[in-house]
Amino acid sequence: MAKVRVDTGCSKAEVYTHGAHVTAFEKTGEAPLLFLSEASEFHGDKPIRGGVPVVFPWFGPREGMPMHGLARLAEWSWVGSELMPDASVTLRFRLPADGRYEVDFVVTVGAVLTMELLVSNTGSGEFRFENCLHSYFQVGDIHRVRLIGLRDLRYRDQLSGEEMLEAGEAIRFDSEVDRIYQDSGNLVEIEDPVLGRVIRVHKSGSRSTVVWNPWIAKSQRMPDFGDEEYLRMVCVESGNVRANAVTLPPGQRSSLRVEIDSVPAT
Ligand code: TA6
Repeated sequence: MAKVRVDTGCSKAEVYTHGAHVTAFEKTGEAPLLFLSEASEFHGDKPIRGGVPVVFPWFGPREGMPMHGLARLAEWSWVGSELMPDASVTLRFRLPADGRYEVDFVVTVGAVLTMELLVSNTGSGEFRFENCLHSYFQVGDIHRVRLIGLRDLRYRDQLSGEEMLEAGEAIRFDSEVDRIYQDSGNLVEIEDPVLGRVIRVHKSGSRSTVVWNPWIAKSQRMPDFGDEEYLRMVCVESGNVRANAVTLPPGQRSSLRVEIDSVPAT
């Protein structure tokens, strides 16, 4: 499968044209920021397990259709790249045209990783869709991780179907977690004392944050995911899902933008 490799001197990244799928991002001298399963498949009819799956035009299951939409299974075109004045590199990928919408995914690799999903409504009527950059982050030990930035938000617990309120300052993990936080803010921090860093997920154009760790039983049921890999990853996903879905008038364009960086843990 075709991929683009970028080495800016201060960071490296890889993006497959299959799904416009960012599979790697790391800063020189630091552990990778993105997690990629060692058991991932790389076939046209499967999503790559890890990195940043592009979820569009729906999130989750849909009767008779692929989980998490069509974009992550599509063969995108690499339509351009640019060396920026700050020595970062911008790559642009385009989803095959659909008549109702045009979709570009713009990845900028530099001191930070920036990804922007641009959806234009090229049809004659309103276009309603869900989108999500389903980012898998690498952590040292999930038992020691704390997520900060979701306090006081309502969320749907995907395991129980219940609507809940996040009362805690930090989210910690001791079992499977699968939550869709609605109307979320623009910054979530992943505190990782084992790797001695805080991963910062800044976003704009996104009102939903999804948090997922499959834990033990689900990991064992996933053929493209190692039984122990849940220990070294957490998904913090930025998008607009369920009640936060986007309704785009004809001729308008939506932007979902995520910036990923890390700072040393204090
Ligand atoms: O991350 C939220 C979620 O919807 C989980 O329920 C889990 O299914 C995950 O996405 C991965 O989905 P996938 O289709 O990539 O196995």
